[in-house]
Amino acid sequence: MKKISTTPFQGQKPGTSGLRKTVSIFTQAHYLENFVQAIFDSVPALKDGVIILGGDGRYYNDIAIQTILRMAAANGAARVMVGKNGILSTPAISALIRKHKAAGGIILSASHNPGGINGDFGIKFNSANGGPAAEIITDKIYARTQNITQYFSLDTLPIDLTKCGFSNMSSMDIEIIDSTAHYSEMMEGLFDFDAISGLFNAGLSLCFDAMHAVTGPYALDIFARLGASKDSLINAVPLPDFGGGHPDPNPVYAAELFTRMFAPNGPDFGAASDGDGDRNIVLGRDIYVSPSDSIAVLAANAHLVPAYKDGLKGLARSMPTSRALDKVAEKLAIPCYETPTGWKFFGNLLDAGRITLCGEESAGASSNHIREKDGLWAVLMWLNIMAAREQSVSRILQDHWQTYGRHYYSRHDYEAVETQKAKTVMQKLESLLPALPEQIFGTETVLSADNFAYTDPIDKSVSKNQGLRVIFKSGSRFVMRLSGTGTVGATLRLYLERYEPASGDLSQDVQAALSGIISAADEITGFKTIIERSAPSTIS
Ligand code: VG1
Ligand code: CO
Repeated sequence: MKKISTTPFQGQKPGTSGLRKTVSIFTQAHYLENFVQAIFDSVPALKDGVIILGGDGRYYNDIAIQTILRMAAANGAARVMVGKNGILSTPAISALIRKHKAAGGIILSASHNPGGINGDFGIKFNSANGGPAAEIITDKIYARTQNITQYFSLDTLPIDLTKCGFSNMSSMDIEIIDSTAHYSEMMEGLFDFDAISGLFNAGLSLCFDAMHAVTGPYALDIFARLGASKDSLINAVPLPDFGGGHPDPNPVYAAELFTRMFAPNGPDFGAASDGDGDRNIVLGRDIYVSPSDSIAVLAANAHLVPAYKDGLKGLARSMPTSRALDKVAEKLAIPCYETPTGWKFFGNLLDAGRITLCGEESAGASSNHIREKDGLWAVLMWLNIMAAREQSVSRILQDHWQTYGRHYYSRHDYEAVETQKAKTVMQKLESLLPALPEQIFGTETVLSADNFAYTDPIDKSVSKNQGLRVIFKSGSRFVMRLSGTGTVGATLRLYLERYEPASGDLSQDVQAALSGIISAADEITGFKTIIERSAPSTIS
């Protein structure tokens, strides 16, 4: 065993979902090692425990895995289970932690951020419940990175990750496991695979875009089990640079899928996942399902899926996610919790059995089967519901709006904004909040305005500064917050929502329907002038 002296790096504070930095930062000597040692020092159960390890295959994944294996052995871990070729999706790791009662999991991914030598790298730590470590643990890890003086490692040859099987490093056992088998079996246990196969046998055409990220092998295995044709999958081979793309499933970065779905005679069903496989988008022929609507549709129809046939205990959504889900909860007479952005905030509610399904506007949805969002799960939910209802995506969505009304919704992202300017916008809006109620902007009158804070109903921990929201008397609202996953400057997110009752016009253009709220947000904050941008970088 080697004890290696080191000194702290500034800025190793995990954001919304782990530590994310450019590859150039991560590959500095001791950078990864310091953070990994801080995890071992902060989570004593990892010593003598089982650890699940894998990543989304991006550049540096393979090297980081060898480094972490050596450090795990030197820190006294009993066993590490690693995905073959270092590949494991975020939902697969969550499932494996739970199955093997592991002490935790280490996920190497910067999720939707671009990869490659000039892209980003990231590391997330998940706890024994399979979910992202709670803030109390990430705070501890961060504190440790700030006073670290040494880390432990071994002098040993790299482990061959290309074949499943057993080996060892010093007294630590290593098992290279099939990346997809357990995940696929879990999906078979949740859904009616025969009914979904029936859709493909009856000629339903599919286009699944894996964006050269981790979901490719999972989708290949699952759609083969379901009998979908092989050409249904595009960009299915994981590549270290995601083929030069940006593995964020939105209309801008998944343009190939959108083009196919909106082409004449396009496929009946389309979907895509992000870098680490925890997000999803769903499209029908000529129609894109807004992620907020998608969660609401899944909740409203969950009883048609074997795993949820006995009903749902409760629902939850992140604060900026549209309130379409709340309408479903109301009808089902079950609670709907509103949490801060980031999956870690759903963990306690899921563990306590308060909720069965939850989701975020950023294309994340999942259930109590694991403790992460789960891209392919959402896709299979849709297919199972389509099979049970014998209806298309478009028909299901129209029916939903006719029952619950429609929440027109969009997120405008202003990326790589100068950090100080983005902060100025937030400070300015925050200082205006108390005086906003009753003020009129265009046709909208402000009902309330606040800085969202959350008290966890289970452990009573309080998370402040989770986004600024301005709610109008019409029920419309906008929310502003700064992203916690970017690596260049600041990303300002503007979330926009307007409710149209079932009796109203349900087929408006989304941006046009939201134009009044968009101008109100600018009139109140003057943010476009402050950040010197005339239009968003991405509209989703
Ligand atoms: C974004 C999303 C958030 C999601 C997070 C991690 O965070 O908005 O909903 O939980 O990414 O997802 P932020 O702070 O940039 O808004 V993933 O798939 O990147 O692990
Ligand atoms: Co992700």
